[in-house]
Amino acid sequence: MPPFKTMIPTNSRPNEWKIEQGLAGAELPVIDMTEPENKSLIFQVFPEKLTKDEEAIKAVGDPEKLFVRERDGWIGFVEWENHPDKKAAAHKILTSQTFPPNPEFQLGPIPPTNPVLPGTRWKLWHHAVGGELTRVPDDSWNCVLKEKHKDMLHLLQFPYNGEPPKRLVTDKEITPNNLHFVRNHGGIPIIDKDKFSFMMDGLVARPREYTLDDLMDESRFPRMKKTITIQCSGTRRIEQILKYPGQGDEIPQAPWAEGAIGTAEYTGISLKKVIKECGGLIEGAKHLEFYGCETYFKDDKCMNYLVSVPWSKVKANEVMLAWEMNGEPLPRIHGYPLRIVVFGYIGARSVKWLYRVKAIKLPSRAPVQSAEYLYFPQQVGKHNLKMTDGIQIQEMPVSSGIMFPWTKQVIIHNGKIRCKGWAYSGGGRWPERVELSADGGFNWYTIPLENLSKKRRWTWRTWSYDLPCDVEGWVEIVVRCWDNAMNTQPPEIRTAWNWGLHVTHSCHRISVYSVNRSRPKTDTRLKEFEDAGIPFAPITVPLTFPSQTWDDYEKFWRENDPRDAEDD
Ligand SMILES: Nc1nc2c(c(=O)[nH]1)N[C@H]1C(S)=C(S)[C@@H](COP(=O)(O)O)O[C@H]1N2
Ligand SMILES: [Mo]
Repeated sequence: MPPFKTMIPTNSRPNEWKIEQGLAGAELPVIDMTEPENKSLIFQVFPEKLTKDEEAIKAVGDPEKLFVRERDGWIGFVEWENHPDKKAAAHKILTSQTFPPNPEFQLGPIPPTNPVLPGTRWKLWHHAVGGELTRVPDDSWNCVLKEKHKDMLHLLQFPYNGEPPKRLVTDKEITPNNLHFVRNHGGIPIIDKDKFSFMMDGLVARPREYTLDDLMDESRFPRMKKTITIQCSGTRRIEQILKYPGQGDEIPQAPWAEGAIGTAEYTGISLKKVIKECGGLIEGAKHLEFYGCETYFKDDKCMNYLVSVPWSKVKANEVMLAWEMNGEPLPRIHGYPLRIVVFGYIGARSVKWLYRVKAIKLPSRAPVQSAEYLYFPQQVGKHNLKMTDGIQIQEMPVSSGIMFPWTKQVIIHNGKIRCKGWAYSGGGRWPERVELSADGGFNWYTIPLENLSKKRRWTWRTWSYDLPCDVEGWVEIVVRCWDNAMNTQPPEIRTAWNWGLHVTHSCHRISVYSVNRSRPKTDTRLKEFEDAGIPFAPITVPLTFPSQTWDDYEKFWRENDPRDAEDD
């Protein structure tokens, strides 16, 4: 047989059909309709060749001296916030060369790999600045390999962002440490516990330094053990991306699914007690700024990871200095030796690798606090946004997720579909009722209380339920949670969408194909498959035996009216 002629002359691109159908959005030009004639705008082009001004970089100085390890026993730690000169030097290096662009994964296809995204730019930035940062990407990945479960889904290799696969997210009510999601904005510092201390300063009466032994001294600070759910505000972002992309202000952005949430028992002390020991706040201090010791890159600048929470939160004993997670020393990847845990706030405030707490008057002006983690109104985006348009996200709203089954799955059942998932509400509210619908959210079944895990003030509740489903064909299963303040979730992803792709709290929806074996006809057909030894899956493969005998077919038409009606 002659081969098909593939090179037929055409003015269309090879993937024109996909582009027309919105399946290759990254290649669609922006249309300018402000003039009588439509105009396609050109794309931002990245130079094919990267540039590097060696002279300028050399003039900055020796990175081994400029960016040295800040403290003995703190591998990977460079302090930036007290050193404007260092910041300027790093900025000069970063602006004296170009780096490859970020891969497009929102409007284009998401890579089918694990890690999904490599984080090439962040690796190159660390190498470009050099000094103590050179080793950080490798140290971090080695830490992932050592501390995390082999089945983790690595969304971003560096900075490391990973979540457990759906089947393991709610496998246990308390998340095992090696399966807890990880969200990093930079590398993982390797800190020697015996060389560790952190500084409590800023607007407190008596600033002072604390070692871990000081904090563990129960004669000074009462011990605290709390089971806490940490949820990233990016949880379930993928639903927004797949329907309506945006641009996460949270950089680098991970295409999180439902696994960026985890629950653990943390041991430590209340930050309030430390502030009290420092003589309390002075001069109208109202916020506490937390310093994480890894290097964060933003706009060609180097900085440490900084955020803040209001004093009112600390005063309520809802901010903890934690050194244990589920009865073990904090894993390095989760902040060893000391992290902040802020109950009921987005994960971003629970700073890992803490080296300083500073009492300040206004919320932190650091970018993670002021320019990122903002919840914008829907009409705000690249073309018009200002930071002040966004609400700084602190408490998470009520939310939930279906961990099983999965979208596009075919389910053979006896009238009930086994479902599993989680429900959570931020700010100290808790799931009071969880409901499932098998008809897209028209009718709801309440999950019996005995099918929900324990009720606690600061944690999720995992659940399982055999959801009644009589109908066959594609059905949409929806989950919704009511918290104790009677808040519930908006029905559609559209109502949750925002430019920063945060807080995906709309009802989680999955589409499954229902095959109800309690119906005799379905049971008979499935037996035919079994008898013939033909697998039923996938459903899109045509039936390989007759759906009906011709005798049976003729009998039908003898007993019923013909296909077409006749005039009387
Ligand atoms: N120092 C530091 N602390 C950090 C981060 C970070 O990048 N650096 N990420 C924050 C974010 S956005 C989240 S969601 C939580 C995640 O905590 P985990 O990695 O222990 O699950 O850590 C927070 N604390
Ligand atoms: Mo986060």
